[in-house]
Amino acid sequence: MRVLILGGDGYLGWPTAMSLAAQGHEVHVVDNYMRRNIAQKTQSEALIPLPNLQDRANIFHSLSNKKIGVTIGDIANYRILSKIFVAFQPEVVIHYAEQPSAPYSMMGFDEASETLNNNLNATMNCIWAVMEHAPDCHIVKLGTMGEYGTPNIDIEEGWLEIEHKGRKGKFLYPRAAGSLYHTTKVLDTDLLWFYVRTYGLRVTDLMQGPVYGLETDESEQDARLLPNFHYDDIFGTAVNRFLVQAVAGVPLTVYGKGGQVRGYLNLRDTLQCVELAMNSPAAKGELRILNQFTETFSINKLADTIQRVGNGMGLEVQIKSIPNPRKEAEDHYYNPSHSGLMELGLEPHYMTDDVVATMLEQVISYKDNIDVSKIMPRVGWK
Ligand code: USQ
Repeated sequence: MRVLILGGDGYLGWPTAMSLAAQGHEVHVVDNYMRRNIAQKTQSEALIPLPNLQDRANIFHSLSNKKIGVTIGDIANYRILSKIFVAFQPEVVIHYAEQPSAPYSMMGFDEASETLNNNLNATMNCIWAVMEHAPDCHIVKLGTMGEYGTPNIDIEEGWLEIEHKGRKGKFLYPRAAGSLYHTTKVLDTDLLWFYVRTYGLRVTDLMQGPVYGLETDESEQDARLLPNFHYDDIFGTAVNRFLVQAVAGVPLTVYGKGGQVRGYLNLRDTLQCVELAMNSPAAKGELRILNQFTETFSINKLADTIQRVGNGMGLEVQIKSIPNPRKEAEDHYYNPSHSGLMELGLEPHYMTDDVVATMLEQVISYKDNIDVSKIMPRVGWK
């Protein structure tokens, strides 16, 4: 298939590009380096410095003989995206091109506005480029489990049947995001739903939980092909941060009571999920929503696991609750369903002790790169 990946330089975009190209798909990636620029501006550089996107594509080509086309450009500019669509005629567009950091979106007005404008314009332009230039193209969009928040009832996969005063209807599951970033994803979903029901687009919206891990089959060949792995307070997510903290000898930063439960998945499973969604496209006029995670656990449970495994390897891992910089429930009900991707054939890589040990070993090999001043949270939800 001709696959266009928006946000191809990102933690998920780059491994997805390599994985699909390795399987023989024709892949083109676009990126505006927004994450690299914000990381530089906020002193949040990744653990492993990586070549730019074109260089990575060249390295991948020299090792695999598979080509990945690259455009460095801003898809929030419709003319740029339009030109790519006309030239490439994608059959699938995988849309990762969003500012993904909740803390960055809560820094102040400028960062909130930048996040809102980038994320909504990217989605709007993706929709219009499909409508104008490739109406049969399947949009696979990365949403987030954070769209649902932590309601006191079971979370369904995107939709909820409601009986009200004797009548029944099906609605988007109620959403209550906990950051401006997560709210932009809610708005994306509404935008997609409007265009799907009005113009018959085919869309899969993947509600993904926090992803962890460093390596995929393709990056194993050459460290320059690794994804950008963040452990800072802006782009680092809980698991990746705790792994680095364990190696650096910094007590694991549990925010508040640590009863926050999330649905996690291995980076390798993100690749599987996107591919499964791509291989069985949504129907025309369907907004298919799939909850994308493989297991749920609390922050306390995560910290305990990393501490146990780390100590078994001779690290001295401590855990320390620090005041929660976010406004979120720290002790709550959480029961999201996630059968859709399993039914499509997902074979989960769970977070076993062996998986944690392997990730710790990988981080240990980059121990000298760790800058502990990047770890403590700098952004509060004030
Ligand atoms: N947390 C800690 N200590 C830390 C970091 C995080 O206790 O050092 C807690 C947070 O308070 C939160 C939970 O861990 O309760 C998850 O936080 P996170 O930073 O791992 O993830 P989040 O900010 O929610 O966002 C990440 C990605 C985002 C994606 C989302 C999926 O950055 O792009 O959409 O995970 S989800 O969380 O399901 O919405």
